[in-house]
Amino acid sequence: MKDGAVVRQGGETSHEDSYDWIQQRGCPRGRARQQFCFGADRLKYPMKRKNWQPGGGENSHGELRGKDEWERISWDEAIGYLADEINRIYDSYGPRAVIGAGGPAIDKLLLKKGGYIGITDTSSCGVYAFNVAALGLPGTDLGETNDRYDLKNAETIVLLGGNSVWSSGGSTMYNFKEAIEAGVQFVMVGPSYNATAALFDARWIPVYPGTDTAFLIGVAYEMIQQDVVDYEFLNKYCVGFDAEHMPSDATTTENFKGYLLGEYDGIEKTADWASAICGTPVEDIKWLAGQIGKDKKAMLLHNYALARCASADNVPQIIMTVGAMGGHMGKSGHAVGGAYKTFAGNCGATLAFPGEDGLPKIKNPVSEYISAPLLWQSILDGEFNTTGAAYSNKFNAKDIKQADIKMITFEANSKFQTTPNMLTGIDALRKLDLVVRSSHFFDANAQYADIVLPVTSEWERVGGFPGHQRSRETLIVYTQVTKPLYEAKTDQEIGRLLADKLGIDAGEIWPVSEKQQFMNQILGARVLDEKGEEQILVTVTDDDLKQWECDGQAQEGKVDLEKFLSDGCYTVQRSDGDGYGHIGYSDYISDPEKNPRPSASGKFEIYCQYKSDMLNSMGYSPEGTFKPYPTHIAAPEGREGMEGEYPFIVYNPHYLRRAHQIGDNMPWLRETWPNPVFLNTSDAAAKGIKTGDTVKVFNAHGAVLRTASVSDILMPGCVGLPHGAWLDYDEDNKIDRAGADNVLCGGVTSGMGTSGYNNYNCDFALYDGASLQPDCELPQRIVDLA
Ligand SMILES: Nc1nc2c(c(=O)[nH]1)N[C@H]1C(S)=C(S)[C@@H](COP(=O)(O)OP(=O)(O)OC[C@H]3O[C@@H](n4cnc5c(=O)[nH]c(N)nc54)[C@H](O)[C@@H]3O)O[C@H]1N2
Ligand SMILES: Nc1nc2c(c(=O)[nH]1)N[C@H]1C(S)=C(S)[C@@H](COP(=O)(O)OP(=O)(O)OC[C@H]3O[C@@H](n4cnc5c(=O)[nH]c(N)nc54)[C@H](O)[C@@H]3O)O[C@H]1N2
Ligand SMILES: [Mo]
Repeated sequence: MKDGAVVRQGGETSHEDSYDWIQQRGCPRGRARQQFCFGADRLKYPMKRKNWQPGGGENSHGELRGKDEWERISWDEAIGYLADEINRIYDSYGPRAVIGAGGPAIDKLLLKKGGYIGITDTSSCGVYAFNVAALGLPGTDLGETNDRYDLKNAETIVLLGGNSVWSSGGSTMYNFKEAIEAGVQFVMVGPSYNATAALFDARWIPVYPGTDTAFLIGVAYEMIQQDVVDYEFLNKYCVGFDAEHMPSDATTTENFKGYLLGEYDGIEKTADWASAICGTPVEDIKWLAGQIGKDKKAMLLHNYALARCASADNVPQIIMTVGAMGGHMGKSGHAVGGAYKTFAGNCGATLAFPGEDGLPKIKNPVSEYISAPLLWQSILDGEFNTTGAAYSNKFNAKDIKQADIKMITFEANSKFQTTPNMLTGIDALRKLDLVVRSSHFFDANAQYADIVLPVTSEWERVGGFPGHQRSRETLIVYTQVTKPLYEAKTDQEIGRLLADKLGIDAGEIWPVSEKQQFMNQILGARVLDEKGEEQILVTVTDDDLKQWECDGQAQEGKVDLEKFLSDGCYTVQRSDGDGYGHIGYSDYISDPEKNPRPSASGKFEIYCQYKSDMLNSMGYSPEGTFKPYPTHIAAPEGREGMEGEYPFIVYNPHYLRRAHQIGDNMPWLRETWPNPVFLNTSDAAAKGIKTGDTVKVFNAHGAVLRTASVSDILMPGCVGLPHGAWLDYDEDNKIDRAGADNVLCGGVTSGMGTSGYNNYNCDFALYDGASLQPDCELPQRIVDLA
């Protein structure tokens, strides 16, 4: 910083960069971060929507949400309005009139007021939000693939979806360097030959979004035909592949092999059968079956895009099943499991991590949740149908609960933008008494709110450990770059002010200062040694504690406090063959009796009674839809809907311009990543569309405009609409000019109540109105009321 301006920004430089000691580098969003902190469009002071008045009902003028004018108010006024309204709503209607989502300050105070109804969402992990431990997998199937040094020992690495080049932060792709150099054959399975496929020079196996289960069932059938099934592995480590190896709790005699051979429905699940559903050429299905057979060293690494699809509920079990059929667990050069975010290609114990901040956990006295894809409709209807947060709890969608919602908070989330069925969301928000937004910019969540509070960014806070950017070998730490800008306050400062007004003891929620919380995390930070023992990471002296005005005991660690903070990160130095290696499932494979898997049988359950009982009990799909073994199930929209009115499938790549909707406004990112809609060449040509044309993409849920990017890197029949653009809705013409994904992603769900972002139907046409201007030429959303 020089004279209050950023002069240089960089990555980790505390050591040389090598495969053994990887430097962490910033992603594009990180590199543009100065436009986040110092952006001309930062929210500068608290604001109130002009026609909103306290008291609820007509006083709120809810119909004007999204189009009203704004007034600048003082923090005193803002906190006063909030406290009065919270008291009024809780006194008149109780906690079940409020929706929150685990925010850091206002939501915590709402918990103290009696709680709120939560939102339950399969979001990131899609159908892996299911209790997949019942199948024998680790939670969300992440953690039991191998350490990065083992990637080179595979012959073939199959990526089932995923685009880590765009979506894994920092230096994650470096994990694969040795494997690329060793000439490992990479395969990309999915609707697009994305940047990750290109980096790996992968063979592309095209599969329509949401049809991976059918594809893998075809692969499984072919593995039997080609006699490459590892029966020894199946018989020892799995149940339910065939009639001779059924679990003791099975209530039917059906099994996966019988299903493949058509014994129950008369249909053999051949490559031709699969191809008709998933669009994959038959020869690709046969080729892959041979490539991942029992005598091949293969890794099946999946991301979660294929699980973020309606009716994908069988994905976790079919990936596990095909992996087990090849015997690909528990051995060097073999792996089956999740490859996601900073853990893509590198699993095993987390080697460096922060301590606890010292804040108590506060329980929500209300234990009811609304399913995300149905959230907005539920608010409008005054009734909803789920109970319990986790998908492992039994619930039934037909068990309807009433709730007359009056208030919602968007605190450290952007649920209005990121939850399906956004246009219904507009109507739902307009029905409420109070919508509160705390954030950094005038995004759609702020635009449709009543009270908007400016919060500090990380650069303005005392310091911390980014919670969502953990990785195995690196611990990132941030420290203050500048004093808080304008009137922005930290969440906790806002929380303390509001607590005082509500008569709640802030000390019960935040017993120590933000500085002390940070210091607690530093003092508690640990690094694992090669024996797996936890060692103190940071040396903190009495002088340090005095200077930081913090309590604590001086301690001796691996790195001095000042160096740790100025490096901004600590990375563990590795070497091939060190004590940190990890081969997933090796404990189970070497001694299955002593180390059973967490399923009922203790084995991988290719037949899982719990799975079908649970999914069938939920009631979003017709009764009896789910079998205990993996089967293909048609989605309510998606591939099976392509013969209908909207003959394309739209999926939502997570996009380089943004992290969800965060950063969509930043000028450098807008200029570099124009946020087009991705179309296939032949599909576009048939409609007379070329790159640069303005296109209208539409379906039963809404319509958006985007500029076409036409290429052969996505399958015919597919449309790629990037995730997270800030809604820019033209109500008169009922069209969103920004291309917000959740305008098209409707409130349709199935199975476990999945948010199916990647398989809904649409159509598109050349737009007959004025062409879109590039996003980077649009004015910034600056609300200047000074
Ligand atoms: N730049 C950036 N990075 C991010 C995020 C962001 O918003 N922006 N978000 C972060 C978060 S929270 C998440 S959850 C991750 C998501 O990370 P990813 O899961 O990697 O992201 P996606 O872009 O949804 O999907 C990646 C690829 O999967 C393929 N795909 C889509 N649908 C299917 C399908 O049904 N089957 C198969 N086989 N392939 C499919 C597409 O080709 C797509 O390119 O990204 C994280 N990283
Ligand atoms: N159609 C469709 N919808 C999707 C997806 C998709 O692929 N397609 N992807 C889904 C996925 S995987 C995910 S993870 C979700 C993400 O959904 P969200 O978590 O709702 O998305 P974010 O944009 O990350 O929202 C975080 C917000 O918190 C604000 N914020 C950040 N830090 C702080 C803080 O310290 N204090 C406060 N008060 N605010 C803060 C940011 O400015 C931002 O507005 O979206 C999901 N929605
Ligand atoms: Mo996510």
